Amino acid sequence: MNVLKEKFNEKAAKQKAEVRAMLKEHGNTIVGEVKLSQVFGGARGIKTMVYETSQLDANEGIRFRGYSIPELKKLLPTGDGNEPLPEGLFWLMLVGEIPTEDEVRSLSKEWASRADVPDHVFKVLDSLPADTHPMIQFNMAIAAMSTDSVFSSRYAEGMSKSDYWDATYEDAMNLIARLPRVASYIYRRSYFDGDHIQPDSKLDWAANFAHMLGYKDETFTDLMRLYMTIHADHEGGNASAHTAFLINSTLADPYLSFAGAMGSLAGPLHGLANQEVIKFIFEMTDSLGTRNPTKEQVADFVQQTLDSGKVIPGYGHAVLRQPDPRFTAQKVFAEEHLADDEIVQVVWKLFEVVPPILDSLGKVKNPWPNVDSHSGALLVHYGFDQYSFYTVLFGVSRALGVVAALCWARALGGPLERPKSVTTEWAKEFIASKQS
Ligand code: CMX
Repeated sequence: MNVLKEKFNEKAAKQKAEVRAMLKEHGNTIVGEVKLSQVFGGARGIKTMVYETSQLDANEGIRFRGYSIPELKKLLPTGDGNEPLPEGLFWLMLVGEIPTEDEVRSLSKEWASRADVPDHVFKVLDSLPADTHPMIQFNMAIAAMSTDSVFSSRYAEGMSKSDYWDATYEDAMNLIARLPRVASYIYRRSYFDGDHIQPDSKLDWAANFAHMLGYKDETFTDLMRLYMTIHADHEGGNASAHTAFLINSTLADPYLSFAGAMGSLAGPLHGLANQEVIKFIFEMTDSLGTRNPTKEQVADFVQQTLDSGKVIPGYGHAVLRQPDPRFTAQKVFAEEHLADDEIVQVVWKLFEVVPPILDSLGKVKNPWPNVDSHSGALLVHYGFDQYSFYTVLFGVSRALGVVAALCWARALGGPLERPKSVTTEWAKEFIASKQS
């Protein structure tokens, strides 16, 4: 067993015993109450699952195993570049320790050695029209890899419950290793007539991804490292992570679980917002006939968008109540590398203009930008303007957190998820019974 797997096994076994003892003594402790508005309101804030890899605070934003993004930028190994390597974040999320440079390099090598994608996955992709939305292609390719699932085949052979974590770990590592190849295959077939670029196994995971997408600029490679790190996880309640967690709780394999997660990510209220933001910006600059609009012009366009009954993409959040630190990390990158870029300038003008307008509506709980409001402008700067692909980038990164969390769920013997639903009729009767 290699170092990471062994560490995970040791930590998970210890934690499983701790959880068992904790529940034996404190299982009846009340952790909150549920209001009818939450039942009807998308279950906001209701604690319903244990998800180990990260935790979200409404004001502070995401912490991965207790570390904020600025802290991780200082602490995680950077390999041959200047931004944290996603390998380091995965290590941290899985075992709760900041890895050394050597440990991270060994993980890059391990993923490179697991990166072969079964041939039929490319055949599935090639059977789809080239203009199929990349998220549909991504979802289908991931589901197609399920034929290869270690978990499913061992389960069919009668695997013991105590080995679920092991098979999940193997699928998790293979899935992460393969995703950059699958995603770049989709990118090159969708926008470059299938002119594919072979992997370079000497590169780290994100650098190899940038290479296979077709980008040679070192700063773009660093952007990919940063992008893959900051989009990786956002605790367990967000739609994509929760979907994977729910599917996997039935013991469906990690590929099917993650394919489902990508269905959630493909919605415009979640990951597709990164595509919608840049579309919105281009619609604005096209309609104004300038890429250098005034703040007043931006404000007018935002107001028109709201008046037509649409949301402002890239703004608002179900949990956050401050600017998203993932937005700030991208802004810091832009300030350092591309502050004069005209689309980046538009993003910054939106940052000044949108929050007071949303605030003035009196109903938006968080008027601040989320992760999706900045990413497109950075990509466009490097010529990556095929915005229908942006959510796939988010998805590749999201795998890191989601599959690490699935390893934990299976190691701790997590249950089949089965919350209770009610009808409106039940709610009316419940209210009546309280009033009588
Ligand atoms: N523009 C306009 N109206 C907005 C808004 C925005 N950006 N954000 C929230 N609102 C509205 C809601 O639509 C809702 O209106 P109704 O009462 O008329 O239905 C009201 O404000 C209250 O919503 P909320 O409690 O503040 O926000 P929710 O938790 O319901 O929704 C989110 C959160 C993200 C879906 C919402 O803010 C939104 O639609 N944002 C735009 C899409 C987006 O950027 N999504 C990406 C989120 C990050 C990610 O997952 O990748």
